Amino acid sequence: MKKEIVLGDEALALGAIDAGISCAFAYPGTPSTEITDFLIAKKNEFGIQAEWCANEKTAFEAALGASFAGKRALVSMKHVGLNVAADAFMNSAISGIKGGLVLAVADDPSMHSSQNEQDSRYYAEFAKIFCLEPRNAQECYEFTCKAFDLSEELGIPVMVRLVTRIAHTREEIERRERRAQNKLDEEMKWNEWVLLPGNARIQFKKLLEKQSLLEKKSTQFIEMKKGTGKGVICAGNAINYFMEVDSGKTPFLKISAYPLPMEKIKEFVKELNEIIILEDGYPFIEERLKGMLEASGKKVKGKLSGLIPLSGELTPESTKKALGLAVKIPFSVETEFIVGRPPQPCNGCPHVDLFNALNEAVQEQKNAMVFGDIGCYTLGALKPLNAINSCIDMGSSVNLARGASIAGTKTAIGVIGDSTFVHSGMPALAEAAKRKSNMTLIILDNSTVAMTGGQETIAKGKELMHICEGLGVEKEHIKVINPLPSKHAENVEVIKKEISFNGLSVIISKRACIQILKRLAKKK
Ligand SMILES: Cc1ncc(C[n+]2csc(CCOP(=O)(O)OP(=O)(O)O)c2C)c(N)n1
Repeated sequence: MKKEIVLGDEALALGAIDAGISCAFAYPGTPSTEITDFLIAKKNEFGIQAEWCANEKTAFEAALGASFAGKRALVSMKHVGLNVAADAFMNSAISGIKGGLVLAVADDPSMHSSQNEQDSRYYAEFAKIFCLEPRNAQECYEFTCKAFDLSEELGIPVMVRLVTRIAHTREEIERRERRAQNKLDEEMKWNEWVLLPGNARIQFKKLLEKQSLLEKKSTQFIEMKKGTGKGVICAGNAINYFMEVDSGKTPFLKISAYPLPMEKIKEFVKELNEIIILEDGYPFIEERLKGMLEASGKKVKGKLSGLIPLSGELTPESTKKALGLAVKIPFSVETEFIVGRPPQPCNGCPHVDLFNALNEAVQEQKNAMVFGDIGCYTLGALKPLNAINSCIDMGSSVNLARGASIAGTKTAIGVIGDSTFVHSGMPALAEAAKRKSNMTLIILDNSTVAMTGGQETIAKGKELMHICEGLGVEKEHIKVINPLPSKHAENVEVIKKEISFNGLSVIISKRACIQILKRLAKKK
């Protein structure tokens, strides 16, 4: 048995390798990025394919295609990425899979690096698939191995749900022997994969019939100590906090898989009169048990009852408080002398020079509406730049500007990164071109996915120009500028001209990310 010290994300990646994957697909997103960073770095060593995709939907579909060809495939994303992949994801539960298909999805309670803290367990339940929730790096490894076996046994994708603390924990793990990869199997399954109503109805029934088996499987992922009085039901990361603070006397039921093992839950609560539910994320378990337990006269306490805050991640302190134990105020470096500071763009960041030019260009325009998007450039929304005014979901800047222009605003501007543009800005630009929208889109081409650590971007430089042209933007209104302080006045003029043009224009602001340049210089 080999032992290694790795991140939770890397343990999951190693689990996938030892389970015999042939391919891995992903779009970066904290806290899931390190899974695929690791697999790409190791792909030659392990003889697998691993790549960054244009977005989470294309990643999911590529993984499903590999599974249809009989191979085991891993697809990874952050929680909000599953919104993008949801169409493919939901329907893959109906079509079923051939080679094992595992979806690793990392939630971010407390929004350390996200726009929301949605809980992916609802998606697993929505699609009616099996979901595993590891509580440490060893379980990230083992559960991923098991998830591939279960996926093939049950004929459906299996989700492995992480939260930030588990994805980014660093621990020693023990590995098992590596399983051989599946053979290519080109048999097409017309009845299962062609989701015309006639097939889909039958497939959906099959999925419904599997549900009791799924629940049976989740009983294999519990640990129970029965007792009387007050007991605790905990899951995933919450198990760690419970074990850390418990005296060892409290009855407990540890849950690591969904759908919930209802028979075991009924057995556990039999002699209890109060149940505290500890979980990281939304009150998923509490919602499902509250009605049933309260109807049988038991008290249920957790996030819904107000015992634990509804938003933010679970902490050792909130767990202690929930269990009625004394809480020490955790050490904080913030004092009246050392105040928290918002994140800043790097020194030499090209986005800053673009924002300085944009701010000057829109100064004369009354009520210009400048919409932003998600990436390093979202920092342009903060002081002292105050250049953009929205960050909703990836790709949204294009349609927010288009919608505002349709509503009547004279100066509508979208600002989007190169990766975000390819991720989900392109369809919106095609619409804007078709409808001859009166707006300007600024694409920030720093030639990388900077926000998540500098992954490869799908299109940059000339490729971006060709894409815009192909989507229907008039060639004479696709301008390329170099956002350097020395070119400030020139750039202000280009922006002024294009935003006053009564039609659609695109400005590509092209200068490489300073971090990428530093890395290249170091390599040389
Ligand atoms: C649906 C979704 N997927 C992934 C992310 C994580 N994420 C935020 S911005 C971003 C890409 C940013 O790259 P780019 O648009 O090129 O801007 P840059 O950071 O390079 O300035 C990613 C992957 C997210 N917030 N939402």
